[in-house]
Formats: sequence, structure tokens, C-alpha cells
Amino acid sequence: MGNELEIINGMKDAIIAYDKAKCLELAKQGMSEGIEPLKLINDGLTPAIQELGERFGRGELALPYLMVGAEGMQDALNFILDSMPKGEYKPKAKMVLGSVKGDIHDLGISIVEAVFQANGIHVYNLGRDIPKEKFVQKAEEEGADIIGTSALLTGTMFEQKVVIEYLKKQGLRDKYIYLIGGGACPSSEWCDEIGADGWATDVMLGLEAAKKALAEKKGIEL
Ligand code: B12
Repeated sequence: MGNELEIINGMKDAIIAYDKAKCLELAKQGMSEGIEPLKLINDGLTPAIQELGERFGRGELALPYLMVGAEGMQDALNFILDSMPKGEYKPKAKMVLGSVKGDIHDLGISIVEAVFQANGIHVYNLGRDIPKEKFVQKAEEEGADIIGTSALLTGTMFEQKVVIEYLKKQGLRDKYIYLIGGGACPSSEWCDEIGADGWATDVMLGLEAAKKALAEKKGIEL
């Protein structure tokens, strides 16, 4: 198997067949053949986990199977992200990122971390299930420009509002750009309602939102 499409489709099929080893092997092959890392992630891994998520949502798939699929994605993702060339330039901005309190989905934020870093934004990835105080404390400690929160559950989405309200209460709202993301929930309506500076359900849209806000609010051009 050698061509790009076969490798990408093979990765997708492997996740859907819960074949973690096969997916990782194909990710390694894809990287060694010079396929663009984001292509492997966006066209191979993400649609596969979305497919499993839809089956889970329709009640056709039990949670343990979804977890095996997610582990397969995580293994391949870690390999791809670790093998991505690291930028040689100095970052022009800093961001604190994490999944909100109560939310343990963290595949998306790993991708955001890697892509933002490759584009000149240093990311402090706090991980998952992060309380409001921790986002703000880290941002203050590191002198961050952006705070980014991720939520994938209808039940945790509200925490994105809790974080921005906490910033306001601390008198820090204007100090930071506040971005929200995560596949299942955020929208422009939610972004407007809570007063965030940008939203994204895809990493490249997120990067555009970050660039725009950095230029407008901080005078930083990436
Ligand atoms: C994988 C997965 C899991 C894995 C998570 C593994 C992990 N380490 O992350 C496991 C199996 C553990 C899991 C658990 C659960 N899950 Co789940 N899960 C998913 C699934 C299939 C994919 C999520 C994902 O990783 N997508 C791929 C990544 C790359 O996409 P992403 O997160 O959206 O990130 C991208 C963008 O949104 C953006 N982005 C993300 N964050 C941010 C932040 C910023 C600032 C910016 C700018 C951009 C940005 O960039 C990323 C890259 O492009 C979704 C279905 C779906 N289609 O989303 C369900 C889904 C989110 N899960 C769901 C549920 C219900 C659960 C559970 C409650 C199940 C249960 N009964 O226990 C638990 C939740 C526990 C908890 N407290 O969080 C539901 C949520 C329904 C709802 N609306 O509330 C979904 C929608 C499935 C469904 N159809 O029912 N899940």
C-alpha cells in the first residue's frame, strides 16, 4: 500500500474496525512518506471518530467500543503530533488551553495545541476537566494573551460561560482574548451570548479567529 488516499482511508477503516495497531502502523507509514500531518488527522482520524460517535449517539455502539476507537485515535495522533516539525521561530503570543470542568474530551485540544504552536502561538495545554480558577491562574502566571476553552457536552458547555464570568468578576476580561471550541456544541450564537471573542469547531477556523483577535485586540500580527 503506497498512495496517500489508501493510507488515509486505511487509517479511517482501522479506527472503525477498532484496529489500533493497524492505524498506528499506517500513521507511521503516512509520516514517513511525507503526507501532510494535518491531512492524516483531518481526513483519516477525525472522520473515523466522528463516525463512531454518530453510531454511539444512535445507540448502535456501546461506550467501551467508542473508548477503543478514541484510544486508537489518541495513539496515532500522539505519533503524528510528536513527529511534526517544530517551528524554529519565537512564538509571538501565548495561550492557555484546556477542556472545561466536567469534560474529559481532550483529543481536539491536542490538535489545537500542535497547530497553534506551529503557527507562532505558544500553548500551555492544561488538559481536561479544568476548573475556571486554573485557567485564569495559569494565564496570569504566564502572561498569556489568549484563554481557550473546549467543551463537547451540552452539559459542560455552560462552563465556557462560567470561565468568562469569572474573568469579569476578577476584573480581567479585557486583558485576555477568550476563544471557545469543541465539536458538538459551540456556535456563533453561543459565542455572542457569552461574549467570547471567537469560536471554532475546527482547528483552522480557530487559528483564523485567534489571528484576527490578536491583530485587533493586541496589535500582534502572526
Ligand atoms: C472520542 C469521544 C469520546 C471519548 C473521549 C476520548 C478523549 N480522550 O478525548 C470517550 C469515549 C472517553 C468519550 C466519553 C464520553 N462522551 Co464522547 N465523544 C467522542 C466523540 C466520538 C469524538 C470527539 C472528538 O474527539 N472529536 C475529534 C476532535 C478532533 O474534534 P473536536 O474535539 O471537536 O476538536 C476540534 C475542534 O472542535 C476544535 N477545537 C476543540 N477545542 C477547541 C478549543 C478552542 C479554543 C478552539 C479555538 C478550537 C477547538 O479544534 C479541534 C481540531 O479540529 C464525540 C462525537 C463527535 N462527533 O464529536 C462524542 C460525544 C462528544 N460524546 C458524547 C458523550 C455523551 C460522552 C459521555 C457522556 C458518554 C458516557 N455515557 O459516559 C462521556 C463523557 C464523559 C465526560 N464527562 O466528558 C456525546 C455528547 C452529546 C452531547 N451533546 O452532550 C457525543 C457528541 C457523542 C454522541 N453523538 O452522543 N467520548
